[in-house]
Amino acid sequence: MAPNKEEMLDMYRKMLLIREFEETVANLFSQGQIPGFVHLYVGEEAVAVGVCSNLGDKDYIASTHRGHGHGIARGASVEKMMAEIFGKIDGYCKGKGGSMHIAAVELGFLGANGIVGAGLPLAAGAAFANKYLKNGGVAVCFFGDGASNRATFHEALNLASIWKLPVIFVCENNMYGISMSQERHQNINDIADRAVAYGIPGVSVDGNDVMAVYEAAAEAIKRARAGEGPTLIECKTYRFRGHFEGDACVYRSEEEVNEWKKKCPIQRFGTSLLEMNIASREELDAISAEVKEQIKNAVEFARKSPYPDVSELTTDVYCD
Ligand SMILES: Cc1ncc(C[n+]2csc(CCOP(=O)(O)OP(=O)(O)O)c2C)c(N)n1
Ligand SMILES: [Mg+2]
Repeated sequence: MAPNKEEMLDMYRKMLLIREFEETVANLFSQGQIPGFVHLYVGEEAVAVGVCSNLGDKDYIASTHRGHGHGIARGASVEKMMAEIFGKIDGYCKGKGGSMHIAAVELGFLGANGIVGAGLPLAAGAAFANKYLKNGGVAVCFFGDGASNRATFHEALNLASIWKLPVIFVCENNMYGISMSQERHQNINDIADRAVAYGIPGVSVDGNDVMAVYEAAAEAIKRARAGEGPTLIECKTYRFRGHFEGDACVYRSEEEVNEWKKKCPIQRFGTSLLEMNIASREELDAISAEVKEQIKNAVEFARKSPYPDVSELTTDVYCD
């Protein structure tokens, strides 16, 4: 079913929230205020939001090293996300996960992951659990073009197809694995073509068009919930920033980056909301102002939160 006005405005708000969150993290990181390493999702917001806007309580998502956008799209609190990235006690993992291992299992967010391609078998497992429990839930795995060359991709698609698991494999084809362009790392244009080898549907969509992503995900989720098995969705997109913060980006041209910036998923969605008379300029500006305030508060929250006490060192690390 097509989203209504309220749902569309929520999608717009979430995309802006991700953008503002990520640009704020970039700033804070450049000032040395955030420890570790960060990979940002700027430019790819339509993928996480288009997919997650279709999910319900019983559903799971598995993410990547570029996971902030997935968490926010799944409904995570930006305060607790920011505190986690700062390494503070009020973060989702009490500061022990940080950017690349942030997780909120209570939201069905199985976590960001520093291991490329590690989310695919995790999602297949979560989908198996849902099928076994017959609760109607699905699992979504986000992963990159680079990850589609890993054995985990092939093993997870094989198992999920043979067992008809309710899982949706969402490939974020941003055309690079670090500095390696897609044309140098695989001999195909459309990663969706790989679905043929597993006898499942494979669709390729414009990943900067949130409604196209939403519709492809809705169809795949409907299929999965009906017991018809997995789908591979390839979303063609682009990261506006480097692979990680600090990347000199010498492997791609400024012209290429600028061409993609013209296809900004948030600007495009904003323009179509105006053209469809779903929102006025004033409404969109008000959303933008609210989002800015929300992220300002998240940073304040993260700054005020203490670092974990030494006694926290081994809590939540091992299972009893
Ligand atoms: C198993 C494994 N191999 C290599 C790496 C190093 N590494 C980190 S990110 C990355 C590229 C991932 O590219 P892609 O899957 O396209 O995701 P993107 O960064 O473009 O979102 C690599 C090779 C890793 N973290 N894990
Ligand atoms: Mg990539």
